[in-house]
This record gives sequence, C-alpha cells and structure tokens, in this order.
Amino acid sequence: MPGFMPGIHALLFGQGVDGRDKPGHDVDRTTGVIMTYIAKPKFHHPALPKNELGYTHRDYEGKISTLCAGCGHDSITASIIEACFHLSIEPHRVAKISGIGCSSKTPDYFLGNSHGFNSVHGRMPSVLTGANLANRDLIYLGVSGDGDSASIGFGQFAHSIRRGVNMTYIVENNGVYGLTKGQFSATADRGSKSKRGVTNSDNAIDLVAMALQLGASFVARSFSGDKTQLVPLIEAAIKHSGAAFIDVISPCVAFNNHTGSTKSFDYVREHNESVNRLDVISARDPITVDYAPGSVQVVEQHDGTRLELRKINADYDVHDRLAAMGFLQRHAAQGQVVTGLLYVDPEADDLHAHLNTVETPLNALNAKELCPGSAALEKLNASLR
Ligand SMILES: Cc1ncc(C[n+]2csc(CCOP(=O)(O)OP(=O)(O)O)c2C)c(N)n1
Ligand code: SF4
Ligand SMILES: [Mg+2]
Repeated sequence: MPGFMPGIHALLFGQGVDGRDKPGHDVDRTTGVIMTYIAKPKFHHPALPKNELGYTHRDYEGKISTLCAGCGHDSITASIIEACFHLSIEPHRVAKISGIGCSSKTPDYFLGNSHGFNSVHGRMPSVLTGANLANRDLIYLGVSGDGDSASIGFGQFAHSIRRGVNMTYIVENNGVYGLTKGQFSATADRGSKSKRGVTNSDNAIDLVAMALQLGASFVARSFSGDKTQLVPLIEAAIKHSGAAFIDVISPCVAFNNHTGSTKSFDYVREHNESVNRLDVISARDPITVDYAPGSVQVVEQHDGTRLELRKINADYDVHDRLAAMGFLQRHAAQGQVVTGLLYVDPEADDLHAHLNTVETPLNALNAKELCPGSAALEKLNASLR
C-alpha cells in the first residue's frame, strides 16, 4: 500500500500526519532507553456530545491501549472514561494510581490530562494513601489487578481499606497474572483449570468479602462485559466519601478465557447473580426517573447525590454488611458470581476525619503555617509530656 507506508513512517519517525499527533516517547531515566508510543489523533467529530464542562469523551481518553485485543481491562478503561465524562469531572482534579500488571498499565489509556503514578507491584494503596494525606482535594482512583492486590499487595489492600482512605479502588480481576503469562492468582477459584489443564488446588481469596470484613463503606462487584452495570457503579464510588471498593471480573483472553475457568466471559455471563441496578443522580440533575413503588431503593449520600437502586433481588438490603457477607458466601458455594452494589454506608467518613487533619492540602500551606516557630513547638511538646 504505497500511500500507507509514508504515513506510518511519518508516524513512527516524528512527522505528524493528517491531524495526528506525533508519536511520543518517554525516556527511562535509569537506563536511558527510549520507549515510544503512538498518540491518538486529536481531532474529533464536531457533533460529539459535550458534558457540563464542554468536554467530550475524547478529553477523558489517554494513549492507545497496548493490551491484547478483547482484554476485559480495555472495557473497564472505557467505563472509567464514560463515568468521568458523565460526572463532568475536571481531569486535572483526578490522581490515578496503580501497581504493576496489565491492569495497572491501564491508567495510561484513560484521563491523559490527570495526575498519574504507576508505582511498584502491590504498592498502589500506600502511594495513594500518602498522596491523599498530602492533598485531600483530589479524586483518588486506585487501579490494580488481582495479583497486585490479592497476592503481593494483600497487606497494602487491607490497610488502605481498614483506614477508610477516601478513594475508588478498582481491581481488574482475571484470576491470573496476565502480564507474566497466566499463572493462577490468589483469586482463582479452587478447582478451576488453567489453560494447560492444571487444576488449582488452593482456596481463593474473595476481595469483596475481605473489603466487607475490613470496613469498606462502599463495596461492589461487576463484570467488564456489563457496562450498563459498571459505569454507574464507578460514578457512585467516585461520589462516595470513604473507602469505595469495586471488584470487576475482567477476563484475560490470552490466558484465562477457556472452559474450566471461572473468570471467563462465558462463565460469568452464565453465573451472574445481579442483586440490583444503579442510577446515580447528582444534586444538580432534575429527577426524571420514576420507578414502580417497592422496586427501588434510594440512598442519599453526603454531597446530595442520590443512588437509585432498582432491586432485582427484592430482599437484598445494601445497608446490611453482615447479611451481604452471608449472601456472598452462600452464592459462592453454588458457583455464582454476585454482582451489583453490595454494601454502602452513606454516612461514612474517611481517614482525614479519623486523624482530624487540617482541611487545607499540605501543598497549599504557607511557610509560617508549616513552621509556626519555637513557641508553638514548645506548647506541642508540653502537651505530649
Ligand atoms: C516485586 C515484583 N514481583 C514480581 C513482579 C512480576 N510481576 C509483574 S506483573 C505480575 C502479576 C500481575 O498480575 P495482576 O496484578 O493480576 O495483573 P494482570 O496482568 O493480570 O492484569 C507479576 C507477578 C514484579 N513486577 N515486581
Ligand atoms: S495478557 Fe491477559 S490481562 Fe494482559 S492484556 Fe492480554 S488479555 Fe489482558
Ligand atoms: Mg490478574
């Protein structure tokens, strides 16, 4: 294709073509190695819908994904973009923090104008906690994998949840270490089979059960293949003030999408036990939805956001932590994957409230406030004697 090659050449070697950005490059500071990436074209259709800020979906995108075609993680990326677009979030108000894994690479593919920190394997929660303590004014989005959070980072996951860090913690759960070629992770179900036919003999860690036990004030599970369920769950988690955890079953098409896997597209579709469907209505939105009495539960949050839950399971109560734990266990024993909003405490507070920290982010305190002088230090020391 003669006309095609010069375009690719231009793209790879730095000359912008047809409105496309030039390819970018990052330099690894330790090795000096240049890693290239292909930027997305900036142009978009003038009729694309805009949100309250005048932004289109395109303003919430990132670089082009390098994940395998069909990977569930890319659908979660699309859902995060959609949720942030709907909520009219200013991208520079978001800090997206991840660990290591295919899942942890995804923050590169959304919110290209936000703050980002791709940390060490399993260390996303402590980096996020530190950033949150230094600047409470940002929206914290922690993105992790089942290996990242249930294996090497299990302790970090647990402590960030029990401390009530104000964040949306998303685990893109495929039951394997995708990036390192498909070993079983700690969330792989006992008895499930690897692509090569090996049976997993270890018990699984259910991160949703753990989050409930550890005191998360918003707990949900969803499926990367169900955007209708996932997008409002992400919106509600972002609006929630406290530790919000979402476990998203996200099939790995390369290593864990076969018969015998309990994290495959087919298995989750066949065993999905959804307890409710959510709509998020911000304080500003006119209320246009009108459900039949008895089929909807309204949860009002601190900031006036209303969560309207269409109950699929009429007996399910999202305010009952203990009942949620029992419900999960009973359905897991039958091989079912329970999804939806499983628990919420709309009155929850967060780590800043527990520690009684100052309202002002540390980066906005001036020198006098940070160093109030020896008399203030003397007074503080005296109070501790
Ligand atoms: C300290 C450390 N140990 C091990 C690794 C190797 N490693 C990289 S990603 C990964 C597992 C990733 O699995 P998961 O978090 O489930 O992400 P996925 O790729 O499945 O999305 C491992 C073990 C590493 N990078 N750093
Ligand atoms: S290896 Fe699996 S998790 Fe990683 S990008 Fe491919 S399909 Fe996704
Ligand atoms: Mg994984």
